[in-house]
Amino acid sequence: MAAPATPGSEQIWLWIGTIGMALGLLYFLGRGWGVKDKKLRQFYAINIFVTTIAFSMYFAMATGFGLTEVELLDGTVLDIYWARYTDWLFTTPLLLLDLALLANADRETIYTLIGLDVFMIATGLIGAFAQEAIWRIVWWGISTGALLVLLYVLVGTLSEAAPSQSDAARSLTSTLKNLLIVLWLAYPVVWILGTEGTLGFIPLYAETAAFMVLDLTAKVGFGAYLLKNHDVLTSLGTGAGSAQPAD
Ligand SMILES: *C/C=C(C)/C=C/C=C(C)/C=C/C1=C(C)CCCC1(C)C
Repeated sequence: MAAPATPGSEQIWLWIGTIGMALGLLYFLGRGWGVKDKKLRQFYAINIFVTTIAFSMYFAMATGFGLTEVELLDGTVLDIYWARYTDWLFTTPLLLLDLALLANADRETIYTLIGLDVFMIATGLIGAFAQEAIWRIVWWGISTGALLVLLYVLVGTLSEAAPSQSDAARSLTSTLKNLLIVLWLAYPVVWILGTEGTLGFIPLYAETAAFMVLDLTAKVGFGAYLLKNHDVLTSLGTGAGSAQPAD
């Protein structure tokens, strides 16, 4: 069924991912050092966690851990980097938390988003290990369905929050939301066209590069853009919407 495997030429992308995550982590640590504001510290903590987890999983994959061979019933053998799912299981809820806190979302909404997200990653993992192409595609469909519902809930939550946000917070939220939607929608596309989908349009080498670029942009790029806006993050919830008269 599943046997250990050694990384091939795609290893180069895993090392670049490892270095990129390390640099992102150091950047967040350096910039967050000595920050006193509670809200700001919270955002730094989240993004430091995200890059720490991603750095360790990339390092694991680059050094040959977290890769396995899955043999399908028809004899096809697929190289699957399962360590990605361990990374994503923890980092994607944290990235959603960034946006939820920015929009002052309530607890129920945060739990709903995280629940959908964990379901999405878990069903994707099942798909990655399924032994027949048809079931892999079915699980991909279920996971993608969860992603679409998640994005729908997210967009609804953020637009509901918009009127009570300051102009600066609203515009930051909307930029990050758009970035997240575009990047996150690319993951299932790479997956189904790559090794996991068995369709084989994208070989493992290119697939590993694509996930690396997506991961770096969705974690380090997204986090850096968020944390550049100290003024917005420190004034969250204070005087938001106060420019408009109360009705
Ligand atoms: C830092 C890592 C991020 C932002 C990862 C995001 C991952 C996804 C949105 C993955 C989604 C998937 C599907 C919707 C279906 C196929 C399996 C996945 C897990 C690739």
